[in-house]
Amino acid sequence: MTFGTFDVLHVGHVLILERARALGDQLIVGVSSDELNFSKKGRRPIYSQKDRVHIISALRCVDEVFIEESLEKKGDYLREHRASVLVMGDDWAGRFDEFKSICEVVYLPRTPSISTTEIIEVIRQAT
Ligand code: C2G
Repeated sequence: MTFGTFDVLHVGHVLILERARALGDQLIVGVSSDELNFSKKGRRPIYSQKDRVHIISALRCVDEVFIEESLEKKGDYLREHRASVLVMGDDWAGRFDEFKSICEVVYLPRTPSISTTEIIEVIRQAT
């Protein structure tokens, strides 16, 4: 299982999903709700949660998608879905170690030089 906003999907997102899928036989993705994203990042995502769920569900490496409503519910989500591995990018390194009692927790290196924030900035400057 993995979690994220996946706003303005880019290759860094696809690569982490593909690498997560390779660690198991099914990949379940918790997509942050618009409200959760606002509370984490102080801005609304460019793409609505409905569209972000649609896009992530369409990827070949993804088996199931649900909306992540709250960071505090992560343990419940892992238990409900009987996750065997929690995979996150290493920008979250150490932050989810408390779930090691529920499942394996793996932090994968982020793809360098690409982020939604940077893409938004490039588009903003071009307009
Ligand atoms: N990512 C990556 N390489 C990048 C950018 C992102 O590997 N260049 C990874 C992040 O590390 C994360 C996933 O892609 O594991 C999704 O990134 P975001 O959409 O930025 O996710 P975030 O808002 O950090 O949400 O409960 C945790 C949160 O929901 C994570």
